[in-house]
Order: sequence, then C-alpha cells, then structure tokens
Amino acid sequence: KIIQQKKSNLCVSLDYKKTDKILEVCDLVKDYVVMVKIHVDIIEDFSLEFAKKLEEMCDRSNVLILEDRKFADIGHIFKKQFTGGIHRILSWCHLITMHALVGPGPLRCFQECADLDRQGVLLIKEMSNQGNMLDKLYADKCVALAQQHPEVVGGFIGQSSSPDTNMLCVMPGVNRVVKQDQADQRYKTPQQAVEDGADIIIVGRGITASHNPRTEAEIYRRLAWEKYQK
Ligand code: 5BU
Repeated sequence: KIIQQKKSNLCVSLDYKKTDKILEVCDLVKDYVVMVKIHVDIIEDFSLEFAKKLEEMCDRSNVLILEDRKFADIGHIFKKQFTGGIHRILSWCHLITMHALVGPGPLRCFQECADLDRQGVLLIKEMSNQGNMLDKLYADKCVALAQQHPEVVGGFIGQSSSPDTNMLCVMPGVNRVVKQDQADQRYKTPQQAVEDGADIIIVGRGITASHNPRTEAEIYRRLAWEKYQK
C-alpha cells in the first residue's frame, strides 16, 4: 500500500553511529522512501527517546522502520534480545531481519510477543556479500520456513525474486556507481536489482555517503520505481 501511495520502492539504510545524524538524514529522505533500515547495535548514543522521535517522524511520513539485527539464536534468547536489553526493539520496529538457519522457534516467539497487525519478520534468504554460505538449498529451505509462518513473515532479504508472490523480496547491495566496497560487499544497480526481482531496494552508502542525500534518494527512487513499473 505504501509503495503504491508514495510511488517508491526504496529503503535507505541509515548506518550512522549518532542518533542526531540518523534523524537528520531520515528527515531529508522521508518523502522518497517506504522504509528506513537501521543497525541499532552500531549506535553510540542510543536512547528510547531517540527511538520515539524516529518512530514519530516515520509515522508522519508513512515510512516503516526495519531493524537489521539479523537475529540467529534460540527462541528463549531471541525473545530477550528482541524485547529487552537497552534497545527494546519490539517497542519501536515495524520489521526485523532474522536468519532462517535457526528454524521456526524464534518465529513462534515473535508471534507470541509482537503486534502482528503492524510488525513482521524478513527472513534472510540470500546475502549480497562475496563468499557468504547461503546456497540454493538453504534458500529453498528458507522459503519453505516462511511459507509455514505467513502470519509472521512478510518477505525475504534476498538477491533473487521471491518465489511466493505473497512475500516481498527486499534487496540490499545496491549502488548506482560502484560495483563493490573496500571489504566484501557486492553491488548491483537499482535497475538490475529490480530486474532480478527486488520489490524494495535497500541503499546505504550510495545515499548516505553522497553530498546531497535528499537529491540522491530521489534519483534512486526514480530509477527503481521506473523499472518496477515496467
Ligand atoms: P551499503 O552501504 O549500501 O553497502 O549498505 C548495505 C546495508 O545492507 C548494510 O546495512 C548491510 O548490513 C545490509 N545488508 C547487506 O548489505 N547485504 C546483505 O546481504 C544483508 C544486509 Br542480509
């Protein structure tokens, strides 16, 4: 619904260390995105007041918040990581990422404690970085797991189209200029990402490291949206 309303299938990854910066850039890009992604565990000055401000800004602009925590522990610990600690992710996120390798346990725990009218899980089906171990067999098992939990799983983080049309393919590793970073990241262009099946593209440094994140976000929005329309 939000994709249609905003004519956007862009998610910006706000991988900053300081909360002021996250709020500042979120404010700049909010009109062009359907979702922002954060890594709460890289933030140095996290507070629940920050989370509230981010939530309010995103609510006003129809933007979902994805916490890219990549949960991968037993259900008992997942529940503590998701609901507790200093971050209390449950209290402010719309979506979280989770590795499929742990099986159904954490998904059941999510179902017990989350508000399923507004919160869900994206299962990591494939990764963008070089040398990762998620092969085709793993991806197939991930899809099967998702299909057993449709009330919780809204889609996949992946590099190829979702085999299930009820589930979104959300794709990171997108940059319109470079093909890789200094470490193991691999990029495709926004157009290639949509061609490969992305319903939503995730762009981090392509936008956050640019001189003008707002202009750059609008460019990524247009490139991905035009291709998606086709
Ligand atoms: P970048 O700056 O566009 O490279 O940032 C990509 C973001 O997407 C970053 O926050 C990663 O943690 C995240 N990511 C990814 O790059 N590749 C993956 O396969 C997964 C997540 Br899962």
